[in-house]
Amino acid sequence: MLTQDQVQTFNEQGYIVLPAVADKATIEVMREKTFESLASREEPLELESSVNYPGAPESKDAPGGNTARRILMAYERDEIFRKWAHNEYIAQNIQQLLGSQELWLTPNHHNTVMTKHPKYSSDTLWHRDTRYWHYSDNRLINAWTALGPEHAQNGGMKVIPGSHLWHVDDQGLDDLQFLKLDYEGNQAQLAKAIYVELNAGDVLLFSPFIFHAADRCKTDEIKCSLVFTYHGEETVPVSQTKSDRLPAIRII
Ligand SMILES: O=C(O)CCC(=O)C(=O)O
Repeated sequence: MLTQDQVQTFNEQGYIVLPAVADKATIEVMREKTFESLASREEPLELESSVNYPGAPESKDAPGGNTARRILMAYERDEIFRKWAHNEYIAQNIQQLLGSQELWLTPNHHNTVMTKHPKYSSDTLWHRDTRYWHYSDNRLINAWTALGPEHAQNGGMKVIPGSHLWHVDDQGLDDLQFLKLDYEGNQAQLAKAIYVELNAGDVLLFSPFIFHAADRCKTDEIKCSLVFTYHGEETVPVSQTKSDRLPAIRII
């Protein structure tokens, strides 16, 4: 169980880190499966060249145009990822934070191994995950498991603590709902941004409403992170939206 302090931190800051949840052997198997998927190019993959983010190859035919950004459908892809999605410790902590009776995983959002490759990765600008999500309420939590160290140099996660509670002006967002970096009304929030440094096996729990971002990878090694999204029984996807494409999976 999380302490009251941890629950309060999550509620106020929009994230907490659970240190050393995955052991070395589990991380190794998850990394092996990740690299196997990268080598075999088993679909579905999201390519860097398809997102158009700063730093991404311009097209599939450009150098690095085939670089995978996300290995999609992680839950369906392999037993090791499925098992991790059901990890009891993580699930119970999320259930406690949500205050729900049940816990469900959506296969429709994240459900991915995020990979950041040297040379051909991109910058993800400041956003809320919920920009394209459709639910009855905002009580969802992402579990981001570091499959290796994550820090400023290799494209580790940046967050604006407390920004899940911030009301952003409509004019503060661009057409893709990324925070405008030159908008005066965003400056106080942007000044609070921090890197969340993670060790392999740490789990970052965060509200998909928190503004977060990540730079491209500037090291020689691929960074990998396994990400799943959970919600309780009262949070339901709006029908006929992307959030409702595949049925939720019961975890607790
Ligand atoms: O690793 C990154 O570039 C950030 C990923 C992210 O925030 C997302 O996919 O929502």
